[in-house]
Amino acid sequence: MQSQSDQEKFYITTPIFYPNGELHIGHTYTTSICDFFARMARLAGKQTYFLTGADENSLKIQNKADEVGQDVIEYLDLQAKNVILLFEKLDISYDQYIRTTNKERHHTGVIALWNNLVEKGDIYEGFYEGFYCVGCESFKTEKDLVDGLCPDHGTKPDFIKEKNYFFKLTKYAEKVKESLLNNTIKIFPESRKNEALKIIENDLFDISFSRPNKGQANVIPVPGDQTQGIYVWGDALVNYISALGYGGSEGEKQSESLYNMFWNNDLSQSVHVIGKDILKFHAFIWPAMLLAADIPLPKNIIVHGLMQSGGRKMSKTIGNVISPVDMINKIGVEGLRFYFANNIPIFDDGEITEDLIVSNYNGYLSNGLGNLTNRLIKMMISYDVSVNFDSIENTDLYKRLDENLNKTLIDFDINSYTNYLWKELSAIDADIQTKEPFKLFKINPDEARKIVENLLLRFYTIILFIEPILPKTVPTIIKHIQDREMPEKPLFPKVEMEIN
Ligand code: ME8
Repeated sequence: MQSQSDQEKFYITTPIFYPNGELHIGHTYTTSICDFFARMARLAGKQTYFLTGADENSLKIQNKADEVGQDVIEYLDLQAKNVILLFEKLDISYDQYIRTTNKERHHTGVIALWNNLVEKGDIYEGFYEGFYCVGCESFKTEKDLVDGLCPDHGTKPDFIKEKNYFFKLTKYAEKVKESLLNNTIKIFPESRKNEALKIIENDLFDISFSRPNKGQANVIPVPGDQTQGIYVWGDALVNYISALGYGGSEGEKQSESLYNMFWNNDLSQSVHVIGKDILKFHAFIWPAMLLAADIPLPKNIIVHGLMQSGGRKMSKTIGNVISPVDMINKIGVEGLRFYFANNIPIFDDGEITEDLIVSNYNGYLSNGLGNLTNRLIKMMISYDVSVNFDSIENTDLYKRLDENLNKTLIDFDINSYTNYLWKELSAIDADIQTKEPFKLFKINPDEARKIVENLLLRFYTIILFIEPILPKTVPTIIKHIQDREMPEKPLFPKVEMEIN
């Protein structure tokens, strides 16, 4: 038996999202992708830890709480509750939901890292004069703006002049570049690695790492200087290790082993999943902070595209925002999860419209997996076919699918993974058509049973590998097969397309 210490480790994280509104379909996409990989890693026998959470120490959250007239901490508690409910609905199998207002766990980690940077001589006092976009929570130069506006938010950034502490980012630029070039940090896809290298070349200046502390409840004061608060990104990025116990307070010591198991361990695969909008922070600033503090680097960064609707960026003004809850009400959680895995190109900008989601759901799930399940279980019962699934792991098909699973945990191409499985399902459909066990049964029942038994074995094997994508439906199908019972109602009821 494998002991815990030699079991391969897999650590996966989502960005921690700003809870200044309801999470939209883009946030649920990133989180679902992480969930697919976390479940796949568990299926592959890896010891897995899946982290998600909320980026709460941000100015725009204070602004939002003021706008709705609520105390910021009360506001954040309510938001966290709502997000956790949404993640439960989506079957997100996370191990920890980190909140950056958590003093024992997160603040201590951030302060430990800050002190580490100070000891290395990498934090110095300076004066910042320039732009700041609260929407991005990011300092901007003239060349980042389009017609004087932030291209992402369409707003005029604030012009600020203030005392700040700076982090010596430039000191680590060459080392970060090297770690990208020699794949110490692997960036997926390759084109984003080139983009990251360009960012490093173009943004070669030290970064302001604190802002004046106006005494908000959601800010971490700079150690030794309460007049300054740690810059939200300098705080937020640390969540990936503070959640594992890095720099933890006494009460948090028990979780230090998580840090040694999943981060400070050459044999652990650490994976950050992010959207392309926050590449600079993850591929430049975060590695520089870690290098400065002598902390191991993340091993993989998956950079996905941003979803558009009707060929345009989703925006409330255009009126093309898709709500995950509306979609779940229409096609169910599994319908949405399947669309993410199958139809949104992971390394590109994807298109999401209600029509596309519904037509894919009807095609692949309702007519595809749903119908096939019914046909096979029906034949199993009517022809009295018995199947022994005990030695399924020795079949060629199982080995092939297992290989595909392990390959995907290296190249992270979830679209090809899903495609591969649905091709195998289609092959079963095609075999039913050509071998016609329903006709054969009338003349040679034994032969027909053998065919159905083989089809069922293949089907059962395939759905074991579909479980990471459809974690509710697969156990239901398995139960129906084992109990030899037809589903009472369709697994994926057909959804009518709305005619506009
Ligand atoms: O940036 N399509 O939080 P955030 C796909 N708090 N994914 C999308 C998307 C879209 N249209 N829009 C957003 C932050 N996302 C920081 C992160 S991490 C230490 C701190 C997803 O709430 C995508 O993953 O603005 C993107 O990177 C993230 O949401 C930004 O979330």
